[in-house]
Amino acid sequence: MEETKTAKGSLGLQTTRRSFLKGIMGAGAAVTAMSAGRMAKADNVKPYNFGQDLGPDVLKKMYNDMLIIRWHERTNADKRLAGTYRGSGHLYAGEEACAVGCIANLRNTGPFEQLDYVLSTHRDHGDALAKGSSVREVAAEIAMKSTGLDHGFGATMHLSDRRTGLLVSDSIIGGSPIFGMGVASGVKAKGTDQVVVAFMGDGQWANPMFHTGINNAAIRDLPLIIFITNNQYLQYGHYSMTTKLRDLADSAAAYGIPGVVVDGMDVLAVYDATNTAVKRARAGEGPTLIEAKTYRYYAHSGVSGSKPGIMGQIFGPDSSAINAFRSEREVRHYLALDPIVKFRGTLIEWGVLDETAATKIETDVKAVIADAFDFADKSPVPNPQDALKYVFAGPADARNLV
Ligand SMILES: Cc1ncc(C[n+]2csc(CCOP(=O)(O)OP(=O)(O)O)c2C)c(N)n1
Ligand SMILES: [Mg+2]
Repeated sequence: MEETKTAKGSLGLQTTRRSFLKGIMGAGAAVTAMSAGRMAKADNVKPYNFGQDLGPDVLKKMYNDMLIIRWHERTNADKRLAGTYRGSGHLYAGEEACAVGCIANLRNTGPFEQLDYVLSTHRDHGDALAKGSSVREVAAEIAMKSTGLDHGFGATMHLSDRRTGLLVSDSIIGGSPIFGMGVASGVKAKGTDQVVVAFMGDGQWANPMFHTGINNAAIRDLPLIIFITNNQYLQYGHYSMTTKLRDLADSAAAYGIPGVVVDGMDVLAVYDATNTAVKRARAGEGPTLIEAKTYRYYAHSGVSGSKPGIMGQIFGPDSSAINAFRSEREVRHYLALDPIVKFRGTLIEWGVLDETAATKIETDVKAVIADAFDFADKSPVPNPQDALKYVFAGPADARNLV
């Protein structure tokens, strides 16, 4: 039966509802065909691959690693609030998909000369744990204990681990792109197929060193991935105060290399984007700039905004994660996009985990972290006489570094 309701067509003509819908559908088909045509031409754009090459064990490990990072720092924050931890730090909660999704593509075990290298920043414990550093040694280093990754002399902002290829974490904004370019130069000079990832915040984009580093990497086709963890703020200013660009990745065009924007709250999207960049770097085709859009749940540093016992969505939302420069609505918006909750849901949806298996991973992670902080608590502080022991490398050590 003919539908008799009428709707106003775009040309102002009265049409029947059925013919109106037909018109809309026809226009939709034309738009789809046009976009398909456009996509077919953009041969450097890869569709979202959903980590198709990842088996269940790797996916479960990625989920485990995200939880390790979050619970490690939740425990750090709880103990700091209780006054029972020597360490400090810049909280990373909300950004776990960036470290885990990226580093899952890298060589993180094996001889030093074959590892892929990572450089990190003042917000480094996520990168260190994703790279595979001992959770005990990270807890001990942040507490400046002699059993820590750097024997207690590096502390929270200078984590490094030769065993995993975490070369340095540098708290100077602008350091990562320069060090990354230097290390990638070393790799290229040696002629291996190693890849270097320089993690940095959006604040580093605003430093001239960023542009020097990326341009030098580009003109020499270095095996470097410039990974911007864009949590949108550099301390207390929004990144839009430092640039007219909405997407920092657009700046890659100025240096003639690919620039990719990726959802930094989606571990599989980060995995896919990095996978393409790693293949390009290993093949000697040069650097890629990846900008992962993400959010940090808490204040820039310290534990303000965090509350004992709860953290983010996976362990219960924390309504006190608001502060003067970020609105409650903004924080709640990103809490609702929690990367761990999202990935957990995906793994259950895919049948990789069920509720029981997911809960078991979460319980096991908490036990591992409790043990790590117990280890840190019981460890001795460094011996002041050792202060210069790890500062200078002998010539033989220096030769082996890169
Ligand atoms: C050269 C330099 N200037 C200023 C600082 C002080 N500072 C520490 S962290 C930070 C903001 C960094 O923002 P971003 O790079 O986006 O990293 P995020 O803290 O958001 O992870 C600043 C300005 C610094 N460490 N180094
Ligand atoms: Mg930032």
